[in-house]
Amino acid sequence: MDFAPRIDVTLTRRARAGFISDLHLGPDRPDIEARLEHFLDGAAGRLDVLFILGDLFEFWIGDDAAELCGHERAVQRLAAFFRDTDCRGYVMHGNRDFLIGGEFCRRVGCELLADPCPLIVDGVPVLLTHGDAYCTDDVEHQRFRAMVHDRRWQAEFLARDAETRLAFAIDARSQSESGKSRKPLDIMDVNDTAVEAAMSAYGARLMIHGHTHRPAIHRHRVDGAEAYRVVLGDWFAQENSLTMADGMLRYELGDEIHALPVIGRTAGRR
Ligand code: LP5
Ligand code: MN
Repeated sequence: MDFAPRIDVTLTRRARAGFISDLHLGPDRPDIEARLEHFLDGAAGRLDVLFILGDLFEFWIGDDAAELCGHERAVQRLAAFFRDTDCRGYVMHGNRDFLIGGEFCRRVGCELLADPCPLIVDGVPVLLTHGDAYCTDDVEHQRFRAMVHDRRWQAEFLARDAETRLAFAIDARSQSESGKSRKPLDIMDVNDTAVEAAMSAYGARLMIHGHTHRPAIHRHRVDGAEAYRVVLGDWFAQENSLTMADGMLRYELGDEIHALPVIGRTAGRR
């Protein structure tokens, strides 16, 4: 990585923020690209800031290979959105697109976030993360994650030609799929202790993450206090987004709309 990610973001409670993750955009899924188009059309003028919390793409093998991997249209659409609106954009790496780099951010007009990244809303920290770092029971995944986050590994991988990188990515995807079919479901979820330790370390009582494709709102206890973990869903069958404004999170899950105070204690249903 040739540039440093942001280590935190500060917003006022009035800022209108959107959170999305796990679109898994790729040339085989024009339906997801159409959902993104629809989402961005609706977000124009309605969001002051958009957080993309990882796995925007099915995979990303380097900023120079967007065309080869069929990502060019999506990149251009996102770039047009951030150019033509007042919405600020932040993108976090996922376990599929951890090679998103400076050139992507420059083209799209967004900033890269560290994982995890505290979002400070009127002084209150909300912990943003892709989520796979907290799947600590999935030892194989943590080994893979440590390998591909190593700067030397990344430099060596990016030095290969794009076709070779694409072949590696396709192979890694098929190994991942066959590995997942053998793993028990619970190890492919976040570990509660790891999540609570991270929230405690950042003084956060709210975490927002994706990765697991299990959209939900979970309750935790962190340092004796009530805490919440909001899980974003994928976009395979429908759009999935969370919004925050006036100190409240609003999350549509199935046919229920949940409202959760960012600065406060209890969750309620509308
Ligand atoms: O992504 P998903 O949801 O299917 O599963 C994840 C974890 N898998 C991964 C691996 C990625 O899917 C691989 C694609 C990334 C491509 C990026 C660019 C190119 C990199 C090239 C790498 C050499 O993150 C999966 C979790 C699951 O979430 C649930 O949390 O269980 O974790 C694994 O499956 C871990 C495996 O051990 C990963 C095995 C990948 C093999 C890598 C090395 C071989 C490379 C090819 C050699 C010819
Ligand atoms: Mn993921």
